[in-house]
Amino acid sequence: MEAFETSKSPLARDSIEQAGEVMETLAWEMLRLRLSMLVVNELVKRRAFQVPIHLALGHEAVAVAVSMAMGAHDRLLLTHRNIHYNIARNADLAAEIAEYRLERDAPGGGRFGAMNLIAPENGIVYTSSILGNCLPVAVGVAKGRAVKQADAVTFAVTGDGALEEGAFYEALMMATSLRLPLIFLVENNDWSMYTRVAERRCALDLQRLAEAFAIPFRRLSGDDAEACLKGMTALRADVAEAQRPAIVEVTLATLGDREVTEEGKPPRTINYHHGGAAHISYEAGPIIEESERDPLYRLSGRLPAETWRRLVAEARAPLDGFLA
Ligand SMILES: Cc1ncc(C[n+]2csc(CCOP(=O)(O)OP(=O)(O)O)c2C)c(N)n1
Ligand SMILES: [Mg+2]
Repeated sequence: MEAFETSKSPLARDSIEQAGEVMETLAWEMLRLRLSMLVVNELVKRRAFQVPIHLALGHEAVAVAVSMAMGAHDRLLLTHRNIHYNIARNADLAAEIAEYRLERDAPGGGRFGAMNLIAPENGIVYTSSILGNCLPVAVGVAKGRAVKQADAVTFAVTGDGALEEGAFYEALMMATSLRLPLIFLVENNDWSMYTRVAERRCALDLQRLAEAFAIPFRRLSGDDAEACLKGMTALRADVAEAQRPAIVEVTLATLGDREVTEEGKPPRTINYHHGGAAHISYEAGPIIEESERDPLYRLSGRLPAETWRRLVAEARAPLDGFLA
């Protein structure tokens, strides 16, 4: 018996699965995740938690794509910004909130808080707030799966800032040398806390890095849920088949930033890094921006208006109570 077998699908809506309507399933999962994070945002604004929470509004497409692409024996390792994967893999928002509240009867006993939250029963075996730290650990996890001959792919998520850690390159070298089915997933939001890539380091062409290691590279646009699902599913199949790693770079925007104008200075953007996003609300959701930066906005245009309205209402119904 596998220690952490994810026998049940994380998808909460059996009827849609049975009907095989992938677009509706995708929209439902995207809405559930977006609205759940908007609930958490309201609670953060009310100072409900003692631990810092890094919201991932705008990161929904990649998290849902990974969750839907994962096989029953796959593993997922995360970083400080992990809420989107944890909620995508767990339909029980009350349990997530209980962990954030450090409650003893929460699934992890309230020991993990937000930045180190794991959910082994959902395949999330390790999460670290230390940048780059999950990458070498993922190599060990993938090697362990290979030794056990599990039909498994390991996913390790990191940010554009964590690429500045040596651990990224060491893990890449080791995983390639050992021919491990490990997907290095880089969420590139252009920011590391309050600096943009161009302000802090040289440009890094991950495609050329992958070429140097002779492993596949794929770039996905985090605002396109459908493309993320197709791309991630294909990449997982390829990595499982070829038994070697791959790099996927997902370009996306972390919503929650804001423009400020001070007298005598040009307007500037203040990046959202963690905590409550003051100008974003559950009530006004699920769409945050009517722009291509918002994957929910893009997705809403791909479904009939009536279907979208129905799914929004259905996704809201079980969540309203959290803010009563
Ligand atoms: C080794 C290490 N150095 C510094 C930090 C402080 N730190 C926390 S988050 C962060 C920015 C990370 O940027 P990125 O990896 O791009 O993730 P994002 O927050 O943009 O999702 C930094 C520098 C840390 N947690 N660990
Ligand atoms: Mg970043």
